[in-house]
Amino acid sequence: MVSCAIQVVDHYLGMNSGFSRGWQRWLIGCLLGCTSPLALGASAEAPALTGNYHQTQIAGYLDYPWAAVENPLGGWLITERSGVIIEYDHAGQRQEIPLQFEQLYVAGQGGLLDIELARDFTESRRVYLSYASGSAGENYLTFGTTVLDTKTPVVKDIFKVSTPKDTPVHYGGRLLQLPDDTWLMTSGDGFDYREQAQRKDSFLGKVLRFTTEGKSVADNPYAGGDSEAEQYIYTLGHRNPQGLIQDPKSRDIWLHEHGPDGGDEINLVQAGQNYGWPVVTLGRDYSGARISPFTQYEGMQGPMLNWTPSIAPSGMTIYHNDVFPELQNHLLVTSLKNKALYAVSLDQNRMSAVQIFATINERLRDVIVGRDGAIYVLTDGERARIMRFSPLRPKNVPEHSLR
Ligand SMILES: [Ca+2]
Repeated sequence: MVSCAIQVVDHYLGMNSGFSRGWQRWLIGCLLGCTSPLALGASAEAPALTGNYHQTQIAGYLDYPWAAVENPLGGWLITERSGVIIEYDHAGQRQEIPLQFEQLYVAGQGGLLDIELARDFTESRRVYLSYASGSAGENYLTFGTTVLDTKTPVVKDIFKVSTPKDTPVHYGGRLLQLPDDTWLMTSGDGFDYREQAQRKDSFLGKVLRFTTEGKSVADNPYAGGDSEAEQYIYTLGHRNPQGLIQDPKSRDIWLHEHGPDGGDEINLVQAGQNYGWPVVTLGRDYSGARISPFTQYEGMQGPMLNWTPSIAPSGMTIYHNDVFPELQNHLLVTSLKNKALYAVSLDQNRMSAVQIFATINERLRDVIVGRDGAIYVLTDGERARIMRFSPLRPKNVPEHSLR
């Protein structure tokens, strides 16, 4: 199995597997982990929240997708890491939209990542994107925009995380537009640069906040500091955060991040807080070595939920809909490694995660609550798809009565 996994890595990265680099050992660890018989975590034993449901595929033949959004007029837009948007219109017609980038960097976990629609998307067809740009020797997480009104739209770089790194992993890359129109973007630690997650003069290992024009925001918590990064930092001490959402009811902002071997976290995001990485972690290095003796530290915020062993959390959303009443006020979190979807209750005193839709047995990349209240799950890999989950309704009850 080991040799097989290494071959996959070589093929995937298009390079020889030198074991000198930490991030390569890490990738191999992830690939081995996803076939581990121990992959199902303890939370899978909890009772199912959603007993009877209906599962259908609504999109297929997606090539390493990263994120999906629903068009308010009906239909879907899905990013593929090679730099393509796949669009399904309201009638299910599929269109491939290859984007033109200044310098898209597609390798490892790099490439086109997240997509958010402009608030006026139905008129403007404008989208905002995150992606890796640059080269193997120097690459950067980037925020940009384009208008999907031609066959090959040109993407304009707006804001580039200007701390260079030479690894093709740990970008973070999740976007969230706040009600005041500013943006949050998660920036990963680049794997080999984990100490920079604690440094306020580095853009790595942070949540960053900026305007739609890519300018820093005057009321950012460290905006009084000297470095350029401090003008943008919203929170620090993150490893590889790929989930970021705001609860539209409470306005709470939730983030999840990949731990090392164990120590995946859900964090409640508050401006100026330090979430500890790599000083504090409940995980270990892939070699089995301790990363830090600390599981808590003064001035650093502990996670609201910790997954050890790791599940490898990818996408996240929050459920406020009557279609699955039992999921009200739950975070929904997709897992790559455990091939599962989790519902995380937001009970004040004790957050807990339960696996839902037990027929899922694929690496998952993203989760979206549709306008119809159904739950849509984007799978991972080279022939990925979107599956729709809706309640199995009693006979003679028309579907619209569930909405
Ligand atoms: Ca942490």
